[in-house]
Amino acid sequence: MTSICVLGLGYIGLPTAALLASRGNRVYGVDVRPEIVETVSAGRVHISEVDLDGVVQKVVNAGMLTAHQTPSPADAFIITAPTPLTEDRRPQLECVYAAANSIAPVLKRGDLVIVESTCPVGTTRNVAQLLAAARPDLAIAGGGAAISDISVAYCPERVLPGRILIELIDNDRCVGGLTPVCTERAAQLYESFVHGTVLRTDAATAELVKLTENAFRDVNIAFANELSMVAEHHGVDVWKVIELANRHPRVNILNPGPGVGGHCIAVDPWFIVDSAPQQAKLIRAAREVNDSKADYVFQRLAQTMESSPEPNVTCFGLAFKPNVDDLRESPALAIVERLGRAFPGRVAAVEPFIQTQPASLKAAGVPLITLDEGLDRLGAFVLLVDHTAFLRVPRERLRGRKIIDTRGVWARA
Ligand code: SAJ
Repeated sequence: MTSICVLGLGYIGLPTAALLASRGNRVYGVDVRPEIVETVSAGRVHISEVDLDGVVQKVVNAGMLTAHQTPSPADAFIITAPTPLTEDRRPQLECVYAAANSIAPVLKRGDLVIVESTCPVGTTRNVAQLLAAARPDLAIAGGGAAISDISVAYCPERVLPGRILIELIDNDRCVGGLTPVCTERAAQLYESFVHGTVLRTDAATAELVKLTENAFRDVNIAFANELSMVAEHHGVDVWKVIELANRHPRVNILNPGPGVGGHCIAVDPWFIVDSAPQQAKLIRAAREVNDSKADYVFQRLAQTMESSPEPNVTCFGLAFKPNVDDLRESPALAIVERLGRAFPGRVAAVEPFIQTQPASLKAAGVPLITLDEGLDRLGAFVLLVDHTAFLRVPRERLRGRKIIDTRGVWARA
């Protein structure tokens, strides 16, 4: 049995901790927020993710996962602290460095430290230097010693919210250590529970791989979003264009939408732009296109509402993507808020994944109503998120409606 300390019990840390505990490891989950420690200690979860509640309850009851505010000594430490953006779009690494500082006092010879948080290139080396400064009695990897006491590696998470427990096991992982020994030790830890292939590289490459994955997706979504605006300019149906173009064997265009949300794809490409501004011209432009799409959708809706005889508009979907309750950086939510403020008393929202009206919608005077109430409401319909529940709406309930469909599922039904 290995003892593992997971630092940061968020969207990635808690599922990782629970999974490692379910595989027979003794796991110490650490979070700086006492309410999270309390919730997990009681065998409950503070985030909604498919099947996570059952696994957490089981491993906590079995005594394999315990939650704490400070780290305990362990064989391996996995840092899954958040790395948000500052106002001026620079990576904020304080939480990762604070987590590294917090483990320094409990480190002992032979331990393995892994960073999983999304980070700019060079962060893993910085973590090692910070540990070396805090613990001059230990030879930390990357410091030049022939044999190091502490191995340090980077292994980015790459799971899709809504499929986290499945993808933690099934996806290939990319592991990069500061030395080949670090890489090997970290790879062996992941090979103990990952069914996908664990790919070995160095730390800086692994750091850039993570950023590359999300920037690749952002650029491709930006292409689809830009195309949707070009097609509208020409009075052509973008969904038809994409359907036909995708019949080419080497073309695979993604789906346009109201913009890109979530805490990953809308954020991580800025880490690349920040570190290589002269080189990352396309990646920056893609971010700007995707950010501008929400504004474009709002302007189109505002024009429709100003010129339309329809008094009301009902917006379907607030989440940042289908079939999740996550409102983080959601373009749909931002559009509904703006509409509510611009057209007081005329806008209502349907979001089957949440029960409580978000404070920002309350402030904007937008009520949260049920799907049935929304479909019965007079006026136009705006589809912002392609939740399965919306795709299943009987077509007769949409007949005769003015529909503004940012996801291309109702308008083409
Ligand atoms: N979106 C579109 N059109 C598309 C696909 C997505 O508009 O064709 C929008 C979604 O509506 C959403 C946003 O993009 O607003 C991002 O959604 P997503 O499902 O593409 O990705 P995330 O943010 O949930 O998760 C991503 C994943 N990265 C990649 O697919 C390369 C996931 O594997 C990462 O682990 C995660 O970021 C992360 O944590 O970095």
